Amino acid sequence: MNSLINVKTVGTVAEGFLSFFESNKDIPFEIKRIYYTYYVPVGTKRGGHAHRELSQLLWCPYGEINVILDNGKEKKEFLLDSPEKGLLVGKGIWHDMYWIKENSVLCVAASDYYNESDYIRDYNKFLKLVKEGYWKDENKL
Ligand code: T46
Repeated sequence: MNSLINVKTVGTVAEGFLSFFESNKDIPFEIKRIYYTYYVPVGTKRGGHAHRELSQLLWCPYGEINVILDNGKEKKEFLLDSPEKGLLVGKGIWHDMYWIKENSVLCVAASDYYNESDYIRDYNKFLKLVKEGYWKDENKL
């Protein structure tokens, strides 16, 4: 979790490319929901939350999006600038996404249905949970 993966890709420069991943094979969870974010103005920051239990794969089929992951102890930065890059984000990771290039699209495959009570949107509350060991050491970066 919390690392970049190379999304399996087939194709040629002449005919174009096709990338794919499968639940429980290429990513370590069952996919229950897909969503995507688009028409986001360059310079916008989204995210600003962590999930209690959700695991996700983020990928950017077009454009450039910078993602900062933070487990309350350290931070890491990942640039999604290729349709072949996927970023696995597990539970207990505060994430911020920055739109770098016009018309960038962020796609997400998630391990569960939408549930607002899974979100922690207050950074101090997040840090408190980290200190209390809410995720034990399951949110390593
Ligand atoms: C995440 C990052 C990567 C729904 O009603 N259903 C959904 O499936 C989703 C994802 C969102 N919403 C609602 C909840 C909010 O009222 O859409 C609104 C915008 O959501 P939010 O401000 O959380 O959007 P982002 O772009 O900051 O975060 C999203 C996901 O919500 C989040 O889980 O990890 O993308």
